[in-house]
Amino acid sequence: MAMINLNTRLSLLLLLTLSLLLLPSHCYTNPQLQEGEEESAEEGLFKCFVSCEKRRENEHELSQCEKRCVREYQERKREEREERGGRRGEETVVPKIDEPRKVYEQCLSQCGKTEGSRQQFDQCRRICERQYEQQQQREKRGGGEGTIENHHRRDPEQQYKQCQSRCAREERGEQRQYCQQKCQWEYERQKREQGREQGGGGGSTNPRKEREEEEEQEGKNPYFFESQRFDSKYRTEEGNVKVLERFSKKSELLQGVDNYRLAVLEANPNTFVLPHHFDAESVLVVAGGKGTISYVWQNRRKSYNVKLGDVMRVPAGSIVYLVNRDDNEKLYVLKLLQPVNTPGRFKEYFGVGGENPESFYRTFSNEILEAAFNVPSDRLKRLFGQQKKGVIIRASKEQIRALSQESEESSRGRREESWGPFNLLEGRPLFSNRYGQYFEASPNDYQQLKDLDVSVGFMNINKGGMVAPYYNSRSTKLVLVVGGNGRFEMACPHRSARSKQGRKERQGETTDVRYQRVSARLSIGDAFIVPAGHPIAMIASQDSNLQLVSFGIKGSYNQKYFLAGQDNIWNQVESEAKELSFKMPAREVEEIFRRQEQSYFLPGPGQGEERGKEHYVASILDFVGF
Ligand SMILES: [Cu+2]
Repeated sequence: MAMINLNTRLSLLLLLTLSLLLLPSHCYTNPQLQEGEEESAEEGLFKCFVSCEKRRENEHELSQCEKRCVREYQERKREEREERGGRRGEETVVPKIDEPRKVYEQCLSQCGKTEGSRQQFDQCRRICERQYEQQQQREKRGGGEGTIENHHRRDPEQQYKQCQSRCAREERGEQRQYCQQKCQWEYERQKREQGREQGGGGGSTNPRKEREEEEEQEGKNPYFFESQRFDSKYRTEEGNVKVLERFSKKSELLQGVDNYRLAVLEANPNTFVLPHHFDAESVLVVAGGKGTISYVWQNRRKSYNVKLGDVMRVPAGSIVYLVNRDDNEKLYVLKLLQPVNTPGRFKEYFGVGGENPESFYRTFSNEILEAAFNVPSDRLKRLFGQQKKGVIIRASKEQIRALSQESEESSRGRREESWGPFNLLEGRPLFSNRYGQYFEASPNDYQQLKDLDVSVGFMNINKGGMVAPYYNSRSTKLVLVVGGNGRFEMACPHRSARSKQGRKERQGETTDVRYQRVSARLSIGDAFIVPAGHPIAMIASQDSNLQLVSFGIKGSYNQKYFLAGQDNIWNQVESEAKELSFKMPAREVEEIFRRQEQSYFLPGPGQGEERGKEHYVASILDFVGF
């Protein structure tokens, strides 16, 4: 299972967003930088970010602080530009936003004119898209950069090497480190872009439309969250905890799940996560590595050795702490949190600790503490003043052995009274064939999930495959991509109601039922929401298995209703009803609905070679007119 590698992706992506703001970086040739200048705007921005990080009280303040940095940076850039313009007597060129767009469209129409196969056309389109992106970036950078850099733009390895040697040549000390860091960010960004280009399965036949869809996914798709939307709550040298922004912040269509939050913990090998409690109920899923999770609930400590696929319930208010007991692998734990105080908001409480994480004991006055512990306050001051290394810290082998020694293993857990962890992947899959598998733990079967009414699912779609369009009867799924690349398409009546029907109503037309396709490319670390009732299809890329972990809200008695494939919901409907509905002879309707021989998981678009042989023959026969 490739449920790994949330690591660099997740940790770098937050920084990545920042690094995008940093273009033009002085790591790349920056003509605006004068020799002997004290501090460039970029350095200023970096220092500003660092100081925000140090001063941070909470997510909100951090983002405010960072916004301030960006404003200052922009201000300075403007000054620099003006100064330069004045000095050289040049007009400052303000790029027009729609310029690259025009070029892109021209390029596309050129592709259309060239004769060739679909593949060649797709290739041509990709070149246009690349140019489009480059041009946009060039414009962002204020234009006028050397072409060599752009020439090598699509060879990330080479560019990374060049960038590194530029840093070594031109920078010293801390600045060199920062420069190298930026090379790394840029490299990661490019790799990611390449992944996106290659991923995503077969394309639509209308490239411009596809482009628009991608724009849609960046901006307006209310159900999709790129991995950058996870905010780093804690970051230490040994790992981090990231929390996805509140759902209602993104769209009011997500209000129904606003009291749930998604989080991801990532811990280095041989580390310890300090004991804490949440004002939230939580369900944990281990997405990689080997850990020991302990919690104290109702005055009893329970410790479990956990591995990939283990699901564990931690009741609100339990003291919980973790160990990554592996020597090499990182530990990844996905969390669904349901706050119990304020809807959609939760906090962590650290009792043990010191300065960082700050122990809440320190908040109490000395006299209270002295009385409570019956210990003089100077000793207490020492106790609560030592820990400074943060929430996730290194532990020795002996300590780890001691912490994991007396732990239980996860069980099958089915219908047991036990609240211990169970393994999702050791049970029988709910649906399975050679194109994919789906495992689910439902609150109907697992005591631990009952009161939260949450189900946990794991879906693997083999490369080139797809899951047949389906919908969930009553459960809304919060989905995390834990492996591979791919995409989804979903039909949403709500989006359409806004954009199209609103206009129609104004024009005095009747309002019909209309849907809008919401789609997004998926890669590791991304999250998306599948509301109940919404038909959705998910497609793995050609070169990687798409792996998804989902938390199902209102999980009990949920049904997945498949809309295509042998086992589909229309089999249950009389042919007369179909005849009436489609206004087509029943025989023809049935023939179409029965054509797909697979159920649940199917060969994806453009998978001719990988289809069942009969299928391939059938399509050739179709082609020659049988
Ligand atoms: Cu909708």
